[in-house]
Amino acid sequence: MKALIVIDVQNDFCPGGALAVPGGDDIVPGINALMAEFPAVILTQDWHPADHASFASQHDGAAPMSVMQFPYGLQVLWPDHCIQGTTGARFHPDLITDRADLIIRKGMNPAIDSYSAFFENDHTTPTGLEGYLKTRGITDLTMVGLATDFCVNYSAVDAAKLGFAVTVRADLCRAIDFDGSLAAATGGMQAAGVRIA
Ligand code: VGL
Ligand code: ZN
Repeated sequence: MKALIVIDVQNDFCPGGALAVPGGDDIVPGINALMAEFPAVILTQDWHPADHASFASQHDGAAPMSVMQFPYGLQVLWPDHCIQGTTGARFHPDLITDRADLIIRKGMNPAIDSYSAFFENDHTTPTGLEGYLKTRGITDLTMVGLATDFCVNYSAVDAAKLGFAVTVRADLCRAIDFDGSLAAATGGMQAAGVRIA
């Protein structure tokens, strides 16, 4: 059984948002259309407390998009984004949400970022999505959404490591492309056995 995983199609990642991904809203009609081809649809939502440690605003003198050493590795310091309950955290208004079997939220732990829909960035704390998919007998995942080089990338690589057959529809994703991150992500996904279509 297959599922469509729609990653973080939220206002803050679309033009006009706090961490806008160029062309982030262009993919919404195509994602909506693709939902019709899948028996299961899962949406993810980046969902941070206002004092999340990944925000540059939480570190004195730190500039947004600078990089800092965290206990679990290097962490990009982002502009404040996807704060729980705000308009920026809501799904893009045109995204069809009625088809969602499950909405999974991530990034709630103030100390740990969570790009992947499966694990927080410590690579050990699970979100529960693996169990949800496996107990439903879902084996094949197609991923779309934002951003190609962060949350889509981490989710796709984790899913492949967990034994799912993973396809990323690159035409229905958009990238932040910060400091070579898109090329690195593409190589990493291919090395993990992710099919990029
Ligand atoms: C994302 C940076 C920070 C993403 C989330 O959805 O790709 N990127 N938080
Ligand atoms: Zn985030």
